[in-house]
Amino acid sequence: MELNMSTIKIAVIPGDGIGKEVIPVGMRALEAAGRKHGVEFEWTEFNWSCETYHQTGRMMPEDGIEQLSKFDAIYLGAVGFPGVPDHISLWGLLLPIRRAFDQYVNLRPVRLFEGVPCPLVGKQPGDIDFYVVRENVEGEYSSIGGIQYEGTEHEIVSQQSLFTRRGTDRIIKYAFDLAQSRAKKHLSSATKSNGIYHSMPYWDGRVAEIAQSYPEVNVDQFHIDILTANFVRMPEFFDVVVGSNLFGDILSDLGPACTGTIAIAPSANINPEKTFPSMFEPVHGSAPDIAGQGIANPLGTIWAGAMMMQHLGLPEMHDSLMQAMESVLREAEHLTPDMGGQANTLALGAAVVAAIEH
Ligand code: GGG
Repeated sequence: MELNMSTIKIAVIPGDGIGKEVIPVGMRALEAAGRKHGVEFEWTEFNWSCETYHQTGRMMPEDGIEQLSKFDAIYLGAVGFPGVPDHISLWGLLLPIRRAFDQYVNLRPVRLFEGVPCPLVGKQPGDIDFYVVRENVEGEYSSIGGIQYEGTEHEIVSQQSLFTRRGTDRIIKYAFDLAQSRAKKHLSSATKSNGIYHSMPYWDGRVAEIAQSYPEVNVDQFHIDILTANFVRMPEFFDVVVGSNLFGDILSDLGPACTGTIAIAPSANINPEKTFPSMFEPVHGSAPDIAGQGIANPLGTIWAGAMMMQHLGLPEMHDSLMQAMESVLREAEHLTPDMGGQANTLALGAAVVAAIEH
């Protein structure tokens, strides 16, 4: 994938619900940072969504992956629409993209910002600052299994997880590399090897073996149940947390909830080798309960845009977006209701753009 530094080609998939409200705000923030740093965007929008599934029976066309392969990156809002089964919403778009482009790292930072009310008593900005590294293409997110004797009292459902040596090792190594690059050099591994008989002892064994190549990194492991409790009890303990697809997904909603709002959190679906486009989205979903009200928090989407810039080798763009976000939060005059304020999506987005231009 060759990147023409001055014009970046982005595939935009706003998706459903509040995805359609936050993505345009993210685009405006990226354009503002681009004006400052001489970077232009060529946006190509795709109306692929659960709503499209309702109308056509498909979330994206048959050649959707081929179409996306021509872009430098993908900017996604959210998927999910009342009436469309949840497994369709993921398997019709999000998961095929992650898999086709081997976006095996799902990197989700968790940070407490000055200005955002924290639900955990006594925690200050700086106390919570860690990464969840989630395996993104295998594990428990699997379509292997089936149903037999359907509709009878003998109904049997099986669902199989898949942990390959290659897939397990590469995500654990990515997490170790990240931990090694950070000041605390601390890696925590999420497991459940007391209850899950095969895959989790295997995971633990791979962590232990790979740890030998990273003598500077302090490693521990927690069963997922106590790990979730510890996120709430002592979030300052964590630095980099690595987990399987399901465990990482759960932890990366809980982490930002501990910092005041899940809506601020970004999710980078990364193909580290840059052979294929990576995809950047907010952690949150389509939130049908507030869709159409114009009150969704766009900061998860803006932060995801900043991560996209970092991934594309434009750290000054990343820093401009992050500094603007931090200053708007610190002022606390344009907070959306999820952060205790009364501003709407557009007002918060405009405040970020103004801070970039300042
Ligand atoms: N922001 C994308 C979105 O709609 N996420 C909702 C969701 O359920 N994601 C599941 C996942 O990340 O695996």
